[in-house]
Amino acid sequence: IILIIGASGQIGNELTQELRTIYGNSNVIASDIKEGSEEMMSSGPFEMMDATDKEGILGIVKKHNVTQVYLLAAMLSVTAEKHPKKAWDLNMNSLLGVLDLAKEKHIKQVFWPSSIAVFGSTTPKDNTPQKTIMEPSTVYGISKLSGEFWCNYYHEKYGVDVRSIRYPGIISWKTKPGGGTTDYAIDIYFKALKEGAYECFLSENTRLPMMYMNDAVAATIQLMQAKHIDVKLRTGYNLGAIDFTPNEMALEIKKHLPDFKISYHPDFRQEIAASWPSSIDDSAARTDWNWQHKFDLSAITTEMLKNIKTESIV
Ligand code: VAH
Repeated sequence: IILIIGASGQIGNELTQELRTIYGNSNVIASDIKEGSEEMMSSGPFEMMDATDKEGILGIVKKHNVTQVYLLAAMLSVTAEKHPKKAWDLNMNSLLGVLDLAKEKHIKQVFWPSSIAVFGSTTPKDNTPQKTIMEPSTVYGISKLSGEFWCNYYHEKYGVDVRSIRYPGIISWKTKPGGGTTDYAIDIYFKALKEGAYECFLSENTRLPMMYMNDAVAATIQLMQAKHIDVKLRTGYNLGAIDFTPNEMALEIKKHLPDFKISYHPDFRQEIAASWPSSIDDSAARTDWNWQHKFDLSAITTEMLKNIKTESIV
């Protein structure tokens, strides 16, 4: 039985749907502090839950005989800068609570998302290696770096089977993301269709590593299904897929919407984006558990514009 904590979020919503398709609706318990999409709420069991309430989580684990936990609840980079202490509390105490449940043998396996935000402005920017300088300058990045090494500690010291991925920016249309620096790459499609124009909060040449949600969900499940022996890293696996700038994205959108206009008004989020890598070396994931992305910028743009159009019409 699988428990998703943070199932109403951008990744949680789609991961819940995919896991239910694979394992059966009743075998995947969704939980969050607030209800999620109609599709997610109606397709299987849901429990209201505070991700920092370890006893509450244990109660749900026992009630449903949970064996695997995907802990996706977190405060992302932009929101975390506005509420540093709350972000640290949510991002860290939720992880330490779930790691303890695994150490106490209440659950068998844990997935915890890290991020390319663990890298900072002193990290080599291009094709950032799996092992390199990591001096994050955001609360979110600090919490993800610390969390990765807690995961590694619990694995080394207590044999906990916890697995983690350093996600790049993730692009999706089903659930609006909450407070990420890379959210421009989602907003741009909605605004292009609705208003024919987009005011970008990053500068036009800000190159960032990104991936499509379908690839992110597939990679997550692939890592969790990998043989123990193949999971050679118990910090977070670099995952890159593709990388692009807002300008390159606008050019791709113009192939579908020739009159689309973009303007650039960098704000405080530019500083966060500028501290992150431009592209990622994810060869460790490709070697250890056959990671392979499917969606490039052209495919993502076609998918996003098609789905947003039909969704908004419905
Ligand atoms: C954010 N979407 O922007 C997240 C992610 C690498 C970016 O961690 O904060």
